[in-house]
Amino acid sequence: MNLAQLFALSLEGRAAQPGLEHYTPEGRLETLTFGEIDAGANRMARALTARGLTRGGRLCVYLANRAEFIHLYIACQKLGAIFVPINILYREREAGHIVRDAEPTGIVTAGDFPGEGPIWPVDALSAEASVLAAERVYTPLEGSAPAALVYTSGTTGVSKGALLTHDNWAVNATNLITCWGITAADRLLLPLPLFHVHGLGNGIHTWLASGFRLRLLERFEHQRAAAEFKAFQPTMFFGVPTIYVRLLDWPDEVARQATASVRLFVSGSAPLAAQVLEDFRARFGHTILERYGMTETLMNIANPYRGERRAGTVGQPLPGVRVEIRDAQGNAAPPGTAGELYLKGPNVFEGYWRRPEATREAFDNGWFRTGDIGFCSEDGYYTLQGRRSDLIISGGFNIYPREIEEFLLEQPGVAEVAVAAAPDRVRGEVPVAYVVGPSDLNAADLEQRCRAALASFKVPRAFIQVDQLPRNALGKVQKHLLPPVQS
Ligand code: MCA
Ligand code: AMP
Repeated sequence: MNLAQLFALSLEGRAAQPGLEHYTPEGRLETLTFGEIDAGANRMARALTARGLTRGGRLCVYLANRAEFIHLYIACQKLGAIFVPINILYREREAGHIVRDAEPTGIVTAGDFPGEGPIWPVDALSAEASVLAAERVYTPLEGSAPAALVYTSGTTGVSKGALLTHDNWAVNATNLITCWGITAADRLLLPLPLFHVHGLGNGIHTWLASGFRLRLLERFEHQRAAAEFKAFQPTMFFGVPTIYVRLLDWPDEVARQATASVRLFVSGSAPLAAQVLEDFRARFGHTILERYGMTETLMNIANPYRGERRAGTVGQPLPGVRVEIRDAQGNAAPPGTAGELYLKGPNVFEGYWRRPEATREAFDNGWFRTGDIGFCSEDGYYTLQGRRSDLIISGGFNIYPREIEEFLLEQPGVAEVAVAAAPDRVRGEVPVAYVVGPSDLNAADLEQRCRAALASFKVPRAFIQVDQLPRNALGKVQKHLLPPVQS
């Protein structure tokens, strides 16, 4: 399926209908019809072409949630170009790596870009686009054509680009639309960043494929959220567990009134504590639907819309997705037995950009190794218990300790270091650094250096000085033996 054709049902088919409510950079709430969005995307496609973007070329986009993000995304699909979103919290070290790896034709940004490359300021691009023709732009493409390159933190310390095809996104969107009963009558309130597949795949693609009304927030702001619910009256809301923990602060009457219009709350990207699901049900009268996904596979397992949403589980495989749990020997594990989840299906990505070895390692005979550990119940519900790697998820953002460890080891005085997860009530987990170094090691200085070089969510919340790191006979640090930190 060519995404431009899938989106045309809304962009061209519902041209006169309001499709998007968003805040302009000046903070004004603006409503665009699907026709206006389509015209903006067509103009943008022409402006990108004029600057040299061609089919198969990469476009890096380093923008917060705003209308131009959407124009650029649709424009790339119309041109057959590869969209490369970059987390706006990334600093030079992180963003620079993506640019060097993706070799984009352009990097669209609203302000300073923390790195070097062909910078295309979004305002200049929009001005160029505004005088160009709004007629349809279309490139015939097969469903196997690449649509986006989404970087996901690698266990090796540098992130790898997951190459997602038109078919991957289309299958994900049609699965969610079908399974969650999404129609043009819905209204989605979306506070998630569009630079990750949660916001982009589940939010933007289901919206454009089904034609409902979307209100896009620049980001989730705890203090403003109740007013947004009341004003917009959404029928659907997609969030990460941290957002649901924040919503639990609302008083009972606000919780009930502000969310009376909602028929579906979805949580994903990190484990939703069973207690949060129960507390949310008691306070809000809604049972959150928890689902599981990965950048490489988009959504794969979800609790049912109709039927039991079982707390602490991620539900059952989505249509077309095959799941196998394998024990340490690689044999299929029976129900109730834990092992690593392997996945197969039309949702699974092509491979990592220019990393054939990493791609080979990620697959076993066509089955994708998720690195997640879990088990399946007799009646087909999956429970995730942990991960093969020491990935930390904080507020739904992924952190690979190795990346922070490598940075800290470059700092003067740091002889050895281990970064591990500490539990956190709101963010789920936060990173903490255990440092072997001189007795006068300056934690405040280390924190400042991290803040300057790494995305804010990766900055360790504590720097704990230790005499040595616990290692096994092979010299590998045994993180579970590090002294625990109080949350
Ligand atoms: C967080 N911060 C941000 C943003 N989000 N800054 C700018 N724009 C953002 N969108 C920074 C803040 O500056 C702050 O930095 C820190 O993060 C926490 O912010 P705070 O206001 O205290 O917010 P919070 O109440 O803790 O909530 C954070 C959040 C955010 C809104 C839940 O973490 C978030 O948007 N998470 C969603 C991530 C996501 O979409 N993941 C999907 C990955 P400082 O620490 O310096 O104060 S895709 C995925 O995982 C798979 C495929 C899947 O299954 O979906
Ligand atoms: P990413 O690398 O951003 O694609 O994040 C994917 C990872 O997020 C998965 O491998 C899981 O470890 C985790 N994840 C996503 N959804 C859930 C969930 N509902 N429960 C637990 N972990 C999740």
